[in-house]
Amino acid sequence: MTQGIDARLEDAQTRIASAASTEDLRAIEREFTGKDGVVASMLAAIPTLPPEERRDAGQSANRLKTAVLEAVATREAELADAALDAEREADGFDSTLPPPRLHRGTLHPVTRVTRELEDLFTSMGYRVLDGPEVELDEYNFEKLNIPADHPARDTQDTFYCDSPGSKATLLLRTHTSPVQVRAMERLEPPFRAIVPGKVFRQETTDASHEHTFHQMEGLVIDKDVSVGHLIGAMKTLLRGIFKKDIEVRLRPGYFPFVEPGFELDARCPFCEDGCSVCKQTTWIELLPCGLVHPNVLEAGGLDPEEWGGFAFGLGLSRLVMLRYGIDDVRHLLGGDMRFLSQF
Ligand code: FA5
Repeated sequence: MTQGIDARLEDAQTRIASAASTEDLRAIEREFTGKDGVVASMLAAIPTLPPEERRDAGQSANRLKTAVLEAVATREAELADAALDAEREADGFDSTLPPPRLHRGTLHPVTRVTRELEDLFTSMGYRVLDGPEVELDEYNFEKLNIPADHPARDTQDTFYCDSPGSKATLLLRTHTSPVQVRAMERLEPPFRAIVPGKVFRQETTDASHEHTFHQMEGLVIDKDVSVGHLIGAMKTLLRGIFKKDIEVRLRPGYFPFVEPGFELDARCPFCEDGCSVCKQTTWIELLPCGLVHPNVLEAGGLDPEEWGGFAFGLGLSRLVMLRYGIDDVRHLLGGDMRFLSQF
């Protein structure tokens, strides 16, 4: 039996080694290891053998099967290599060509500037906070000293959400300022925080107004905070953004949640005596800010006799436009790859 097996195996190996295609290989494999193949008939014959020969016969059949399958796998790999070599040698194949270029994405300009500002402020001990974009009226307006009938609401109309069965009014937040109160409620004073994020307004859109845009709130709560601290922080912010010292001026500005409130203008970083960016005035309106109103401190659970603070609301979208010379705010969230791939 063993001699017969050796001869069969030798025969199989010779035929396998000279097989010219995978189809030929499959045929030989079937002939030996298939349902009615050589190995199957050897196994089927075992019960007819004398008991002392059965074990050897079983082992021989398995040895034949394993050896045939191994030889088939080896030859199959040889044929695949040969096919690849033939393809490489054929006309039109140039092994020196570079592989297809991977398309690399880039960061959105708003993300870039946000990350730069986060680095700058965290290096000054600020923490970065987040807040809900779908906000309660209570936080967006009421706790910021803007009650239901206050005219300041007219300047920040927004999208209201139905909240059936609930007395609370839900809306898309019009500014990042609601996080001021949320932060006071949660953090132990003193603390400093910035809140970059998306905000929404019911606006007629034009080159400088979008219904969806980005702001970055800043809030410092501490004892004995003065307008001097506020100006110092704003100058550091502008130096970080424009990489040089920028002259600033304060004009009175009205926001119900700060007292006193200011509009901080920056000397135009792009010109000496007027350009299109500063509308020929040499000043750019950049940063509404002020000292936190006592009513807002109280709404956040802080005693205004003990704690004070300053806050600012940077128009992040407008700052990104200034930084990169973008002339229309609508480009920022327009999703046009021709615009985005420039960054
Ligand atoms: C506010 O939103 C206040 N929450 C800012 C603030 C915070 C004041 C803390 C005091 C203390 P205002 O409505 O002016 O303020 O908006 C702030 C900035 O957002 C503007 O200076 C402007 O740069 C930007 N902005 C306002 N409306 C739009 C708009 N529709 N599209 C793009 N940017 C806008």
